[in-house]
Order: sequence, then C-alpha cells, then structure tokens
Amino acid sequence: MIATLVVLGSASVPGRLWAQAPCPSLPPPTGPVIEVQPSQVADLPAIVDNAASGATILLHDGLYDLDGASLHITIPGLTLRSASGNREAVVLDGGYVSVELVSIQASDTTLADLTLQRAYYHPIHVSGPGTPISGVLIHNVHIIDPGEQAVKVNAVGEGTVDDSAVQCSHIELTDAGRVHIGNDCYTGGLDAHAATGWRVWRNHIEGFWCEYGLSEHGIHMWRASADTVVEENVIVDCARGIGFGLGSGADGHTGGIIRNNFVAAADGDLFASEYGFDAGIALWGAEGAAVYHNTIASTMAPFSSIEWRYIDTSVTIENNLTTGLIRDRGGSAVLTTNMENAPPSLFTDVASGDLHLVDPLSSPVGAATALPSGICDGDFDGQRRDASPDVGADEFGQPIFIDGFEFGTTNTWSAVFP
Ligand SMILES: [Ca+2]
Ligand SMILES: [Ca+2]
Repeated sequence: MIATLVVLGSASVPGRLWAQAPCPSLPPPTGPVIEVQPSQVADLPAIVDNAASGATILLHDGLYDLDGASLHITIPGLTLRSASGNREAVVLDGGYVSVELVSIQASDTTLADLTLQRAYYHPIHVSGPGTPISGVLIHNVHIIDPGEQAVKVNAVGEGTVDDSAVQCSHIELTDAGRVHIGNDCYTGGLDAHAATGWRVWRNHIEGFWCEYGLSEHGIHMWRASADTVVEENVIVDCARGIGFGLGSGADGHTGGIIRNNFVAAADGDLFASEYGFDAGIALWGAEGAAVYHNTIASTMAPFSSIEWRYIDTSVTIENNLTTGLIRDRGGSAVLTTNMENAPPSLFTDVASGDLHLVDPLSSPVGAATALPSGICDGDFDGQRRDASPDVGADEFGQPIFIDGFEFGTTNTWSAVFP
C-alpha cells in the first residue's frame, strides 16, 4: 500500500509541548473586502453595521480596545477575520467593560483567526433573532478570560441557532481572569441552549473552575439541544469537561455523539477547589447520546470520569478509557469494553492534556470493540483506526508505509492517512 503524508498546516500552540492535529485554513475571501486598521477601532461597530451581505471585514494586526462597544452582526453572510490569519496578532479587548465583544444574530456568519479577551459577559454571543438561523462558523479564535461563558448560544423565541460549528479554537480561563468570575462561578467554555446540529471539533479548552462554586462545562449543550457532535477536543483542568443536558425534560439533550476527546486534569489548585474535578463527561438528561472512544485522565480522582443521571437518560458508552469511575447516577446506559481505573502512567503527559498512549504493549491497545464503519473510523489524531482498535481516543501509532517500505511509526497527527 502506498500512503501519502498529508500535513494540513501549522499547528504550533504557544506554551505547549505538543500539538493537536492542525485544521485547514479558511479559503481567501470571495466577496467584497473591507480592510480595517487598529486606529479605526472607534468606527468598527459602524463598519460592521454597514457591511453588505457577503462582505469580509479583514482586521489588520494590532490591539483593538473596544472601550465599552460591542460588534453586532445582523446581516447574513458576513465574515470577520484577521488579514494575517494569525489569531494571536489581532486582539479584540473588552477590558471587562464591553458587555459582549461580538454578538451574532444572522445566518452564515464566520468569525475567524482572532483573539477575543475580557468581555464583561460573553466574548461571543450567538442567538436567533426570533427566527431560526444557521451556518455560523467560529474558527481558529483564541478566547481569553470571559466574564461569563466564552461562547453563549441561545434562542430568542423561535429563533434557534442550528447547524453551526466551533472549531480549531483555544478557549481559556487564566488565573488572572478567574478572580473576575462571579455569581457562584457562572462561567464555562461553550454553553448552548436549543441548538441542533452543532459540531464542536478540535478545540483546546482549559481552566474553567473556581475556588468556590461549580463552573459550567468546557463544552455544554443543553436545554433542548440536539444532535451535537463533539470530537477531537482537548479539555484540560476544567471542573466539568463535556456535558449533554443538565436535568430531565426541558434541560436535556437529544441524540448526539461524543467521540475521540481527551479530557485531562492535573492542576493541584483545581483539585483543592470546592468542587475539584467533578466530571469528565456528564450525561444529565441525555436521550440517545453515544459516547465512543474518549480518554479521561487525571492525577487525582474525579467524582466521575463519565457519569449518567436522570430518568430521561439513555446512552451508549463504548470503548472509553478513564483513570476514574464510570458512574451510574440514574437513567440507562449500555456499556461495552470501557476501561476504568487505568493508571495515569499510560499517557504521555496528563498535565498538558497529552493523553496519547506511550506503550504499544499496554492493556488498552487492541482491546476495543470494532464499531460499524462510519461511526468512529478515525482517532483523536485523525488517524484511521486499525482492525484491532484501541480503547480510548488514541489509536496507537501505525506504521507508515511509503512505496511499500515501512518508514517508521507515528502516534500523532504528523502522519495522517488519506
Ligand atoms: Ca490498534
Ligand atoms: Ca494516534
């Protein structure tokens, strides 16, 4: 077999010693382009208001101090992105004065390649303006220190937000930002209500916890949300990692898949906080959810690595690898070839969220149940799973063949089989 190495782009993340699989860059703008310099920041809200559908607003590198203003996207088909494509080089700063930085109320909006920091409430707030919207893409943004949830999605009346995505983004609450969180730790990464058909893919989310109070999850889809796909994310040191639902009935989530995610915790300050590491994956009123091939590892025990709760819950939990417990708190679950109470020494580096397996002879390798084609064909790295799939998110390194010769072995994204 001839395999071709396909490297999709840059994946460097400052401060980390390893990298997730990279994401493809967005294509160049196709419609009208409006270029904006940091010196025009006072005009930026009006520039956004007056842009035509299909236009792209390109922000040149620098700091944009919004000084209490917010950007309101109400025209469909608008794109707001950096000119350079370097998300760290264009910073929208709310200074904890701007209530929101970008509010999106229109279909086919793209927000990409930017940093958004220090909103009083939400750096990004997406809501349907009384009628449903769809096609919102949040791609390759860096969100730092939101005052509440980093990305908030909700319906206004019948105005749900459907068939949208948050991908390839870094969302974090730092020690400096944590002291600004109030209301009993009312914060979190992505918090979506009444959202159907979202994909949450290849993000890195970290630090959502408080000394007192229980943070919302790194990724939380609930209140009549449905059919979310959460895959290939890294969640580090969050009190709760991934949640579908928060109770029975109207607070629940229907359908959906959670697969190939790394959820890690190793911060002593998190463990010492009031709620510690509460849950890696929490299924609370999750009807028909499937949880395949996730790895949840922590250096101290969580309350649950994975848990299900409430009468409406009916979940499939298969091929997951956890250092803590998979806990029944009510509802029903079908459990197949999960491994609990695994030692943290199985993984490359729990503290940085690198939950790749280190040893090809370790017990998770080859121990999973093969799933039907199309359900979980790849792993955390986007590598194809082999005929003896491994428990957890990482399929251990596969040999690379070039022109029939074995070229080496990799266990990360750097070789992606076509
Ligand atoms: Ca295998
Ligand atoms: Ca792998």
